[in-house]
Amino acid sequence: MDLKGLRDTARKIRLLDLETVYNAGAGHIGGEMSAIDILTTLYFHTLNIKPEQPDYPLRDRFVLSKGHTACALYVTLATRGFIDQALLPSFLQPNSTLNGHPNRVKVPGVETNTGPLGHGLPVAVGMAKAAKLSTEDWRVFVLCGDGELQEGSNWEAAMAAAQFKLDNLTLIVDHNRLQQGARLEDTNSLAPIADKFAAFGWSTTEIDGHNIEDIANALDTKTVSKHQPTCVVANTSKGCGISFMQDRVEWHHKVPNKEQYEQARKELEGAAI
Ligand SMILES: Cc1ncc(C[n+]2csc(CCOP(=O)(O)OP(=O)(O)O)c2C)c(N)n1
Ligand SMILES: [Mg+2]
Repeated sequence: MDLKGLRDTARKIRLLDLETVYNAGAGHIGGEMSAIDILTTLYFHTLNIKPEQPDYPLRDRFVLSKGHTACALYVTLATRGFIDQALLPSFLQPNSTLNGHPNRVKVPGVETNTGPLGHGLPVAVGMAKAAKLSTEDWRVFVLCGDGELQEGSNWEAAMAAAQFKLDNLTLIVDHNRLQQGARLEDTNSLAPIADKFAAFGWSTTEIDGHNIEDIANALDTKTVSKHQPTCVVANTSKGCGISFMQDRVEWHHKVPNKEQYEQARKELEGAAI
């Protein structure tokens, strides 16, 4: 898919995410809008995957460590053909497989259960180590939140990944500078994130997390350094694409009312590609 196709797909995923959260009356729309350009690039450009064979043994693995944004993952998996789009209206309904956090047993394409922050990277380190032990060349990608990096488990995993020289592991940090109910700078800013990972022995790069071309380049095998894991700090904006949500703490898990839903639709439909 070319860049225009990727941008258009990201726009469609944003619209479907908005609709799914609105219909469910719950979700984490801010962090979903901030991650959708990254998810689109992964699933429609970077990942070596087969939607018709979700457990293809040599597939690349993706771990959504910021599991509260599960809805964006479900919409991406549905758009890519892992699950039926007709399932999306069941998000958060009783007995649905589409729960508030992703479950690998219930949803094809989900690699591991997430939700408790700080677990995705440790699990991904284990996956990347498994690929090395099997001498297979599939890659592992993790997307975590910036607030999530306040969990100490991430830093233990970061040390292990460098020690094991996991150059098949790429961590993408969704650096939207907001967490639940606060700005990072008012709690624990973690700055400078890239320098911290570099000090832990990682190769690092910093990009605009809404520029599909930058995301694709940063995730390309050709830009990955040998014998080191990679950390991509993606500068994003929470609520990206919807003016009244953008960079607003309250849109972490607020749900649009009818008027707001219609305005958001209009803005996303009219966005330049
Ligand atoms: C261990 C743990 N503590 C608290 C929560 C509740 N929680 C869900 S999302 C969130 C904020 C996450 O912020 P960030 O990682 O920056 O995510 P984003 O801004 O991308 O939504 C919190 C505290 C959780 N899911 N897990
Ligand atoms: Mg954040």
